[in-house]
Amino acid sequence: MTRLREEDVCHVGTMLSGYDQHLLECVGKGLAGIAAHSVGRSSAEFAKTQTDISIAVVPIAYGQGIICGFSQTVQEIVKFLGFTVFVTYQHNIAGLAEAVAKGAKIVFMADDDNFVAINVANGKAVDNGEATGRGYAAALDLMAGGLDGKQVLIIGAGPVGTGAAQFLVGRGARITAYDKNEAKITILKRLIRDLEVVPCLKEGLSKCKLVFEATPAANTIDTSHITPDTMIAAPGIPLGLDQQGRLLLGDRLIHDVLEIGVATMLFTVLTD
Ligand code: 2YG
Repeated sequence: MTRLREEDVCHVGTMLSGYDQHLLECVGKGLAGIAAHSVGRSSAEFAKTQTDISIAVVPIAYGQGIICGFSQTVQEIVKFLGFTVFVTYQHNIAGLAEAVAKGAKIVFMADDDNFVAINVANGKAVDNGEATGRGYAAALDLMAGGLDGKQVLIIGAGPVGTGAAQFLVGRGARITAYDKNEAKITILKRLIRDLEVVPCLKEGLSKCKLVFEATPAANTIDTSHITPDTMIAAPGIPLGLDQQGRLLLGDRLIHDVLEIGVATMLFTVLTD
């Protein structure tokens, strides 16, 4: 799992409006619409909850410590979605106690290994990996105009790729998967009945025009495999494409470092 750096997150908040507009052009819905789609709802259904709940982000200093700007960026994404949100003054357990004492219904916190959102009112919890996978799969579904009967290549069978696979299958997609780690493919096979596995990326990319890239590697997708029909949802950090690949894809590429994942986490724990 990739650890974000300050430079990865420091501009996210100032670019949210532009990114929301970009998503609207790419998939026909903005950040809220994609997150709502990932839980089978419309963004209007969340509008009424915006006013009556408070959300907290708790900085966690354990392990490798705090990432400067991380909590503030989560706060900005949640605020952009129309919710009341604060970052606790205190860190760690004291911060969690502060959040609850101040009446927060949802708490976001991340240590070196887990990034979760917890609904303290009903105990519902969600992990960023699964939520990011599902949110990006929802974006791909919208970008492709539906996935029923369509072939999707998933590169990377970790928590993000697995979260995506379950949503994609639910939308009628046929999944082809590639991961250099056989054990991860074995686990995914247990989840996805008729999963097709390819021995190499080249074969997968030549067969599938809808691609989901969820690896921590750069340049996993060679530009030579990009055609006018190719659409890529790429939550993997760093982006698995070079600059030429980005330019070739234009509005047929979805990639960010936190936005879709955080929005999907929020709407997931708000959904009964
Ligand atoms: O509270 C803090 O500032 C730090 N304890 C946050 C540490 C986050 C570490 N995890 C990551 O950087 C990523 N796995 C977060 C999710 C990336 C997008 N999928």
